[in-house]
Amino acid sequence: RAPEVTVEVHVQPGDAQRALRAEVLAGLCGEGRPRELSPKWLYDERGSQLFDEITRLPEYYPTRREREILVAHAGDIARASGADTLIELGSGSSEKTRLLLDALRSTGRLRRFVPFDVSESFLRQAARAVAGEYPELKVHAVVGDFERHLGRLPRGGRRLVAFLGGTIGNLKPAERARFYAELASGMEPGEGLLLGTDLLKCRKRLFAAYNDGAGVTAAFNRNVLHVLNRELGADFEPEAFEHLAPFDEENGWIEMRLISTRAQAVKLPAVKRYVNFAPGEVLRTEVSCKFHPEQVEAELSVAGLRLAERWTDAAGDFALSLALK
Ligand code: AVJ
Repeated sequence: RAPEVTVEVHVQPGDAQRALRAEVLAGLCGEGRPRELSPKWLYDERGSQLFDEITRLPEYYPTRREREILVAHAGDIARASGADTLIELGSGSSEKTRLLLDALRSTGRLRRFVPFDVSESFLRQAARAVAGEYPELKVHAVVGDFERHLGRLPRGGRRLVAFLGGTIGNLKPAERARFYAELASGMEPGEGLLLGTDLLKCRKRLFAAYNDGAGVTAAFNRNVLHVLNRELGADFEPEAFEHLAPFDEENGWIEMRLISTRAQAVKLPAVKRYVNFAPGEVLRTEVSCKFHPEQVEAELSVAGLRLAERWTDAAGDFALSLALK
């Protein structure tokens, strides 16, 4: 029989354009320093390809470490969650999804998979692929933004929400608190969050992971300027910006910067503005927070999510935390 797939859409194509223009006016043209853009604009088709390449770089350990944890503990996670529904925020097409789905299926409880992502085309493709491989599964895809549409997640059953890859690190502390609170407010007692977080470690390794020798992360970072050129008719010269991603000790995050190599004025026709960059001026394109395991536990507990279990890889580089409402 045909696999059962439904797709629920909360993001319209025009929404992204409008949001980008608003962000460019506030973060790029506004008074705030450093100038800043949210990391979500890094992921157009080319950016997603480059990120995929990053996950295979020798210096970039998080993806491999998280996979290692899932290979070792997916069964423990499935049992401890008791879930019949897996909700996956972001992604939904990865090998990690399969590891979780297989483990949940082995408990005999799995009924439903809810992949959640901002990209409708990507999500439809991922949903269809999973439905084909797991014919007994109800696949209910939701197109949405995890900072706006958590309230739209389908209810019912016993749900496990997986937020993997360390993407939570893209949110600053106040944004994280809001995210946890909103997620928790929609959860029933016994439902869970499986959260992937990158951990604090030797600064050299952190730096290398975001400043790789092959320059893939630099290309990924500069690609956001191509996005602005295409989407807003801007005239950024990506070669006139250098990539640097230092670790900020005070905030405990890696931040990706594009640094203007000279004085330049960039035209932004879609918002009818120019933006001036001084030599050495910084445009921040991403923060990626690194955590103490206890810090993750404390932040979750503020939102009413109690840590049930935590797993790390053998090197202690990355953690998966299971928290229950
Ligand atoms: C996808 C947000 C987890 O922060 O490590 C990789 C993105 N940026 N290299 C991360 C990223 C630069 C990645 N996350």
